[in-house]
Amino acid sequence: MTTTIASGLEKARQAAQPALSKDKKTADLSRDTVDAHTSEPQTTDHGIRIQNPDNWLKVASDRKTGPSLLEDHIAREKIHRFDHERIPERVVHARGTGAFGNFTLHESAEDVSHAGILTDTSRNTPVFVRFSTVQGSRGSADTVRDVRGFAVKFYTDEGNWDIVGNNIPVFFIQDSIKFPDFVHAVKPEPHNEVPQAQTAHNNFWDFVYLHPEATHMFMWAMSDRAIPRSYRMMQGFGVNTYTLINKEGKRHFVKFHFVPKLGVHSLVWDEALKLAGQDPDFHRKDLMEAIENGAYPQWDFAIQTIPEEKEHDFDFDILDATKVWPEELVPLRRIGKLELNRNVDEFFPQTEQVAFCTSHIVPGVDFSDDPLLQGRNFSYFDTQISRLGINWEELPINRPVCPMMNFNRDGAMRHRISKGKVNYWPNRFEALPPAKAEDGGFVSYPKKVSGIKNRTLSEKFRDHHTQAQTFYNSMSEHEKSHMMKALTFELDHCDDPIVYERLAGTRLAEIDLKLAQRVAQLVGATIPDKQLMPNHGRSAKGLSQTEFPPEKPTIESRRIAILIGDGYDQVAFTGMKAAIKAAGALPFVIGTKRSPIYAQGQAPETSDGVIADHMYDGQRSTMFDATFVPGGSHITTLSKNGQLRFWIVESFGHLKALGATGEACDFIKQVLGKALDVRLASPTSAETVEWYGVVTAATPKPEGFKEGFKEGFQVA
Ligand code: HDE
Repeated sequence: MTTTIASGLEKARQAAQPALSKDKKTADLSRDTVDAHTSEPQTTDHGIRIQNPDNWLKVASDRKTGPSLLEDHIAREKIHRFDHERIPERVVHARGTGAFGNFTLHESAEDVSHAGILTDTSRNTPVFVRFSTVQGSRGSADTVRDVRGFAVKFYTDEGNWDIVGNNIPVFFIQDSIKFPDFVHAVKPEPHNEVPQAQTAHNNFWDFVYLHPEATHMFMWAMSDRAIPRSYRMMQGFGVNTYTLINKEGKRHFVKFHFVPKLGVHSLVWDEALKLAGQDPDFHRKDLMEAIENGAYPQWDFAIQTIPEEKEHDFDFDILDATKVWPEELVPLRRIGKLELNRNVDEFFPQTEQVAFCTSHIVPGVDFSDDPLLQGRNFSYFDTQISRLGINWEELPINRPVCPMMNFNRDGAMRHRISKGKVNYWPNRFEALPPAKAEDGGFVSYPKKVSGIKNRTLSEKFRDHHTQAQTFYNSMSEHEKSHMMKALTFELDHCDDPIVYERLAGTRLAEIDLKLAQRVAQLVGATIPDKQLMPNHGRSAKGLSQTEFPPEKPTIESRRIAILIGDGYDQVAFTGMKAAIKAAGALPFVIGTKRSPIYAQGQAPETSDGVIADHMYDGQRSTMFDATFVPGGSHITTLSKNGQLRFWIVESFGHLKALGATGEACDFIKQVLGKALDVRLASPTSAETVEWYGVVTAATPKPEGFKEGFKEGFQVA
C-alpha cells in the first residue's frame, strides 16, 4: 500500500523535529520544517509526483534526439524556480553565519528595567545569533581584516528584541546620514570593483582621513580584534546607547555587552591571510564544528547603565557611538548568559532570511537620541523590504513566539490568513483592542524635548582623539606591533600618495609619534617630526584583549593536528589522542596518506592500521591551534617531507604549541634550528610567550607531558 503524499509529508515533518527538548522557537519553526531526506517521491510545487526528473520532454526516438517541448511544465517549473533563487545580498554584512541558542538571566535588572527578559530569572529565552563580516560579498572569505557583526534576536514572551551589534564597541561615524558615504568608501572601488572584503585601498583611507571621528574606530580595526580566531572567541557590543525603563518609570542609559567564556583570541595576520585562501569558510565551519561537538559557545551578558540625571557628567557625550564608556567610570554588570547550541537546518531560510532591526525592542527597553541609532532604526526595516519583501516579518525565522495580531494586511507574498469581517481599528466588534501599559502595552518614555532644529551635534562629539590615544596606550607591546604592521599593510596597498601621506603624517601623528614615524618610513610617506596632539598618556581597563583570557584554563574545542606516517609510536599517539579528547579538544590525525597507516612494529597482516582524518597536502598548519608529533621511525619519512617541515616552522612562527615525543623532539629541534636557540638564549617577554609554544618530552610517554603541552597551548 502506498502512503498518500499528505501523510508522507507529515512523516517528513515529524522526522525533522530536533531531538533537543523544544524551546518555543524550535517548536514554532518545526511547523515549517520538513525532512528532505525521505523516501517519498519528488513532486512539483503544486504537488503532482514527478516521474522523470532527469529528462526534458522531447520529440525523440532511439535514433534521433528531437526538439525539447515548451509544453514540459515540470522542466519549466524547475528551471524557472532556479532562475529566481537569488535575492539581493545584504548591502553590508552580506557574509555571515548563524546558530540557535538560549538566553538565561541570573541576576534581575529590575532596578533599571521592567523588561521580562531582564527581570525574570526563571526564563529560558530562545535566540538566533548571526555573525558576519561587514565589507565582503556573500561569497567572500571569513578571515579578512574587518569588523564582525554580532546580531542577536531574542524571541521573548513579549515580542522579538534584537541587539544588532559588532565585536568592536565603537563605530566609524557619529551621524547615520554619513553611512552611505562610509559604506561606499569601504566597499570595492567603483571603477574596477577592487578590492574584495578589504579596507586596504585608497578610498577607505581617504574617507578615514577626511573624518577625524573615525580615528578611534580605525585604531580598533587595525588591532587584533579585526581578525578573530573564532566567532566564539570575540566580544559582542550593542555599540549604540539605548535606554532602560523600570517599573517606576525611571530611565537609565545603557550599553549592552557579550563577553565570551572562552576568552578573546585572534589569529595573527599571516594566518588570516593564508586561511582566506586555504579555507574561506574557516569561521563558519568552526562554529558548526564546535556546536556539533557539544562545545556550546557561551557569553556573559552584561550591561553598563547611567542614570538619566548623570547624562552630562562625562567629558564625552554618552550618545556618541565613537566613544566607549570607560569601565572605570561605568562598571560592567554581568547579569545573564547567552549560549549557542543548535546549528541551522537550512542556511537560506534561516541564516540568510533572518532580518534584524535595531528598532525591535520590548517594553522596558527604549531608544536614546544617539544619532547613529536613530538612523539605524529607519534603515533596518527599510532594507528588509528590498531583500525579503514587505511580509518579511512573517518568515518562520523572523516571526515572534508570542501572540502576534494586528491590521497590517496584504502586500506581496502575504502568508497569513486572518479570519474576520474587519481590518481596521476601531471597529464595531472591538476586535484587537489596544493593550494598556499594565497589560504589556509598549509606552514610549515621555521624554521632554526642546531645542532648535538644525544639523549639528553637541560640542562633546568633537573630541576625536582622547579615546583613540587611550586605546593605543592600553595595548600591550605585541598588540602595538601588530597594529603597526596592520597599518603598514593597509597603506602599502594605497597607491595614491596623498592618502598615505595624510594618514601617516597627520592622523597617526595625532595619536603616537613613534607609530606614525615607523609607518611613514615603511610606506614611503614623509616622516613626521612632531606629535600633533599631545598624548595624554592614560590607559584604561578592558581595551586590550589580553585582559580577556578564558574564564577557566581550557583547550576545549581547539583543533589539534597529530602528524603521522608509517612507523609512528603507537603508545604516544593513542595516549595523546585520548588526552586531547578527554580535555574536550578535537584531535585530527594528519597522515602522509588517507589509506591505512601502520604504527612501528605493525604490519598489514596483523593490523588494520589507522585511517587518517586528512592527508597533509589537503591541510595546512594554519587550520589548527596546535600540533603534536609522536616519536617513532616515521620521523625518517616526515623529516624528508618539505611540506611537513614547513608545517612545523609555520606553526612555531604563529606561536602555536608544538608537542613532540621521542624521536620527534630532535626532528622539531632540527627543523626549528637556530630560531629555537635564539629564543631559549634570550627570552624577552614577547619571546618567552613564543618559547612556551614548544613543549617536548624525551620519553615517548604522554603522561606528564600532556599537561605541559596544554599549558604551552594556553599561553600561546
Ligand atoms: Fe548596520 N546595517 N548600519 N551597523 N549592521 C545592516 O541591515 C546601518 C551599524 C550591523 O546579521 C543592514 O539587515 C546604518 C553599527 C550588523 O543580518 C543595514 C548604520 C553596527 C548587521 C544597516 C549602521 C551595525 C548590519 C544591511 C549607521 C554595530 C548585520 C542588512 C547609522 C552596532 C545583521 C540589514 C545581520 C546590517 C544599516 C551602522 C551592525 C543597511 C544606516 C553602528 C551586525 O540596514
